[in-house]
Order: sequence, then C-alpha cells, then structure tokens
Amino acid sequence: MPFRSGFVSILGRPNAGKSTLLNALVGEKLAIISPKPQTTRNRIQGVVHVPKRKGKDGGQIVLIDTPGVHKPDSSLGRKMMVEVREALEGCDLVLVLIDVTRKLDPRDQFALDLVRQSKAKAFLILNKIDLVREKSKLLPLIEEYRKLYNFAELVPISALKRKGLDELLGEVLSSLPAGPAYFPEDEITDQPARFMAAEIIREQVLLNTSEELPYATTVIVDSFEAGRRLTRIAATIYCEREGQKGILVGKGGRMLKKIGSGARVQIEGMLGTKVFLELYVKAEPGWRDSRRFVEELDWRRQLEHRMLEQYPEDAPAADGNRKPADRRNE
Ligand SMILES: Nc1nc2c(ncn2[C@@H]2O[C@H](COP(=O)(O)OP(=O)(O)OP(=O)(O)O)[C@@H](O)[C@H]2O)c(=O)[nH]1
Ligand SMILES: [Mg+2]
Repeated sequence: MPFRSGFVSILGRPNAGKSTLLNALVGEKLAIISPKPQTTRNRIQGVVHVPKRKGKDGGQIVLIDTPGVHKPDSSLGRKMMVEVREALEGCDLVLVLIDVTRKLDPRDQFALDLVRQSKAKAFLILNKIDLVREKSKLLPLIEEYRKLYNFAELVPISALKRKGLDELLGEVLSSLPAGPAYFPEDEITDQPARFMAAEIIREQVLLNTSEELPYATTVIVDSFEAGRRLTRIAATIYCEREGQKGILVGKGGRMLKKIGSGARVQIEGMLGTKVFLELYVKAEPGWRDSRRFVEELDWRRQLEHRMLEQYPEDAPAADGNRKPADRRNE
C-alpha cells in the first residue's frame, strides 16, 4: 500500500462551513468560526496525519482553508481573494464546500470559475446536511451543480456534527498520489501562535459585536513574550471610527473586558500556559482600503519583517531590484 499525500484546498462561499470542516478534520481549532460571513481572511494550513489501517492506505493530507469567495470591494477583500487564488495554485484536489440550505447563486459560479482555472480535480462537498430532514430534497441542487462542473466525487457531510468525515477522508486520501510526508507528525499548522492569538481575539470581537463592526475590525499582536508558565501578550484591536471604538471598549470598559477574558481562556488552552493579555483599541479610519495596512496584517509578511529586524544583513538592497536568486548565490 503506498503512502499518499497532497495539498487539498477547501473553497466555497462565505459561511459555508469551511473553517468548521478544517478544524473537524485536523481535530484542533486552527481557524476561527462565526455565524457571520467573511470570518476567515487568510489561507490556513492544517495537516491531517492518517495512520495506515487494515487494508487502507495511510498518508498525509495538507488542507488549506480559504476566505469565502466573494466579489471584493476593498483592499481587504482583494487581498482575501488573492489568498484564495494562492491556495488553489498547484493543489492536488479542491473541496468545493456548499451549504445545502442555500440556493445556488452567482457567487457559486464565481467559485466554480476559479476551480476551472486551477484545473485541479474537485469534489463537491454538501455541508450542513444535519439541517435537512428529507435528503431527497437535495437531489435538484446536486443536479444543478453537476451541470456546472464535472466533480470527481460527491460527499454529504455535517462539519458541525462530524458526520460523514471518515468517508470524506477516505475519498480524499485515495484520490491523492503516492508521495512523502511533507510535515512531521507533530506539526499540524504553519501559523505562528502569535497570529493564532490575534485571530482568537478577533473571534471574540466577531461573536460579541454586530452590524458593521465585525467587518471593520482587525487585531494585531504588538508583543508576545512566551515563558514556561506565563505568556505576556499585548494586542491592539483596530476599528475604523471613534464611535466603533466606544462600542468595543463599552461602558466602564466592560466590552473590552469580556472580549479579553473570552480570548484569554482560549489562548491559555492553545498555549498550555497562563496568559496575561493586555488589549488596546485604536481607530484607523479607512484601514480596509489601505493596501499598505492590509498587507501588514499578513502574518507571513510580519514574520519576514521580524526576521529582517533580527538579521538586517538579509534585507534587500535599496534599489529593490535584487531577486531571491541573487541572495542564494551569495
Ligand atoms: N448546522 C450546521 N452548521 C454548520 C455546519 N458547518 C458549519 N456550520 C456553521 O456555519 C457557520 C459558518 O461556519 P464557518 O466554518 O465559519 O464558515 P466558513 O465557510 O469558514 O466562513 P468564512 O470564513 O466566512 O468564509 C458557523 O455558525 C458554523 O457553526 C454544519 O455542518 N451544520
Ligand atoms: Mg472560515
């Protein structure tokens, strides 16, 4: 039996349950979840190590959760769609996840166009089947999707109730090529703990606020000092207007306290240490439309900057024309 491995992107409209599926398959909370659309803003990698079982292949599935496919109207939205495209580049399989309680609409067409462009093999994953009593009611919807794309498999699941996930893993694994383990067994994500902490704080903002606020906020961890027993974290929640700042802080600081204590408990669970969390709120008008600000939110870029602060000799020349290949030869 070969060991199988490959990269599998999860694609679909906002709120379909992509992040819920990623977390359920990996068995850890790697992505934040909320009932509000456009929760995920960057691609999130999660590795599933599948042990070899009687008569069945073992392998490694590298899942990539993506932001919900939508027509962007801001720098943030455009960056989210770049993240989707990057996740599709060179992946072995795409899981097109749909919420079966919703009708097909132009956004699904848009998602399918992206799959067509990527030329990857695709499965249609029918999520939230726990909400449908009569499964036969799904047939017309399945037909509509089948007309739009030649899906290799069709798998009904409930990511929330963890139904159909073993079947899904089996189908995914057997469609992947024989290959090596790309990551060691104890590695389930490439996200730094610092960024996951920022996301956990943002999740508390999403869960505790409404209307425009969830979309107008972002979180940056300013400092992260990991100790054996205690981790000290300072983070800033950015919003767009002074009025929003008032809501985030709340009467007598109550809202900020609620967000902070909800996040602290979760970060403690993730890190296995006590956490001292300091939160600040700042208004940064129009940040969603600032390309520079949005780029700075990218943890891969933040990591690069911190590396360059530590090793300034690696910084590119001032003319900016040096390619990475030039550096490799030095
Ligand atoms: N009933 C039911 N709800 C689900 C299921 N899967 C996800 N949900 C709910 O759907 C909502 C959205 O879930 P997410 O996992 O955040 O969806 P997403 O596709 O990642 O959304 P974006 O990141 O905004 O694109 C949450 O309230 C989930 O609890 C499911 O199988 N059944
Ligand atoms: Mg998500």
